[in-house]
Amino acid sequence: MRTAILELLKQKAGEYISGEDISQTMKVSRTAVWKHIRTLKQDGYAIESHPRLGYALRKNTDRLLPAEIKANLACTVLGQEIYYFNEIDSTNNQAKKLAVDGCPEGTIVVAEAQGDGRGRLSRSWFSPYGKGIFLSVVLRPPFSPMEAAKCTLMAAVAVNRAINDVTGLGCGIKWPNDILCQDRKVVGILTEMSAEIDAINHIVIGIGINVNIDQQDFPSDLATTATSLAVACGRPVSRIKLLSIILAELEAVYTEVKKSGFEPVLAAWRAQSLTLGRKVNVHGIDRNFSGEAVDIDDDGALLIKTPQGIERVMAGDVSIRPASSS
Ligand code: BT5
Repeated sequence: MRTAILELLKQKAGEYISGEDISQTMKVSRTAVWKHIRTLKQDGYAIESHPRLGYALRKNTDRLLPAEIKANLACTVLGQEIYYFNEIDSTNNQAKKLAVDGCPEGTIVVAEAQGDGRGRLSRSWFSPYGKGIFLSVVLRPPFSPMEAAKCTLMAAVAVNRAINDVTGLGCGIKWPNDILCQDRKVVGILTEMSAEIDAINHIVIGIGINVNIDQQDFPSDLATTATSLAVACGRPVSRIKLLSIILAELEAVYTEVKKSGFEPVLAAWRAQSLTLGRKVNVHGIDRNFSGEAVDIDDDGALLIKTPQGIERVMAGDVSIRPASSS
């Protein structure tokens, strides 16, 4: 009922519609209409109430409400089931629980804020209310667990395309899971998997994006390494538009991977990479070293040229050295 009333207000495009007209069209009492309008206002819709003229929708909500996501969705698999939270510990934790309970492939979890947003290796992810996208997507890919690491690269390609499409910024991907804008991190991706020896049960792809965070609102340890899309563009960015394009891009690359394998995605990743061709410091799981990032291989591992030969990095962190360093 609430969605139908909202639709009516949207159709009027900012003009007033009387409470009487809404109650007759919807076949509910004026009091019920008033209660639904009150809830819509609480959901962030700017609705003006006039004692004689009725109600007018002045501004859409900025929240990532399921009804808004659905209204913008161009997918057949992703986002068919949406779990929305005002605040949650971690969307990845919630998505993993849903996946274990058998939720359909493509289920998404979205939150306005995370109390315990996670990066890799139990690092934390700064997740302030209403200013970012904190999204987890459940996939049940038909490929072997060996291929799972490439899902991070797949997601990075999709998210980077969507961001550049919506903002016009020239963001790029830093191996393996960051999207950078003007050398600062705007996106982190955390892929988690449940698998048997030869088959994946599910994968959860967690995506955190700094959309409309003011630069001064980042905690001091991120002040010089992170930024947001709004800071980079100099204007606010619609989270709902960005989210719907991310879902469409992710569904498109996932469909392509299932049909043709990872090669096209790896090629797209190379084209969007900020790491290849650069001197890097590698902070691996068991050792640190430096060299030039020359390529990724078929497994998505980063290949580093060192005086000793080509080193293959499957996991770890890479920092890009300034262009002037030797
Ligand atoms: C990541 O880890 O970059 C993956 C982040 C994934 C977050 C999403 S949000 C939705 C879903 N639910 C979750 O709980 N997680 C996922 P990593 O490469 O380990 O980077 C973590 C490091 O990035 C931290 O140690 C900080 O230095 C830095 N960092 C933390 N928050 C940041 C932010 N908002 N913007 C930029 N950098 C940040």
